[in-house]
Amino acid sequence: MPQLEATPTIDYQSDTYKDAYSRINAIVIEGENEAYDNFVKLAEMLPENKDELISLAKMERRHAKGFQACGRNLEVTPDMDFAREFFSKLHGNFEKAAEEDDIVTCLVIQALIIECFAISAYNIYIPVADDFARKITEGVVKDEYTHLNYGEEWLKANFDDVKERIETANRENLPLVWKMLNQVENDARVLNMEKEELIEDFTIAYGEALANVGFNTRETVRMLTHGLRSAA
Ligand code: PL3
Ligand code: FE2
Ligand code: FE2
Repeated sequence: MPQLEATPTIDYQSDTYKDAYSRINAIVIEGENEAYDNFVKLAEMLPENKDELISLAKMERRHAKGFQACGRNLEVTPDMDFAREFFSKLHGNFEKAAEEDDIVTCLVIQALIIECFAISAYNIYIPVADDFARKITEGVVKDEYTHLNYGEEWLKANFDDVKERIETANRENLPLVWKMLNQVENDARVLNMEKEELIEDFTIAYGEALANVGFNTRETVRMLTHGLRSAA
């Protein structure tokens, strides 16, 4: 029987690793900062859930601080301009939906798509992270399930009224995520994270989320593959 493959040791101090980390770390910090803003915005849009949404927002601020510490620990300066550009389209779509008071689209973007993106990325990162970052990321990922759950519950409770709106939001936003995965592929590989694994984990997490909200298997699969081809 073949021996279990030993995990190759990763040189967290190499220039190659630190260069890739300057972008990935920035993406995560920017993602957490925008998640904070997005939950504050959602708290304004859903005054009946204000306290809960503000407490979710505060978790995002802690996450951003945690990941900033991960960068400092490796003596990496995050490339925040790169990260703002990375999120700009998705961010623009959230802002536009918020202006139109479109709660459903805002929840799909933040609580389903972005949270599933974060959950899959963090779960793949944990086994290959340095010790400091692993502990931080393990704490963060637990919170992200709470954020995802908030979105699932709200959309499920209103499913009949919002089903079509969710499908539209999916069509407009999921292709952006597949493109973002392509953009981060090379840097993620330097961190020992494979794009195929990211896609697999994201697909599982987001598919489960759509099923929890109320979509059947055929609808879920159709929604998941939307934009996958054009991004490949
Ligand atoms: C919501 O709470 C947070 C949103 C963050 C989104 C992060 C997406 C990350 C994609 C980049 C893949 C590499 C991840 C590395 C992990 C440190
Ligand atoms: Fe977060
Ligand atoms: Fe979150």
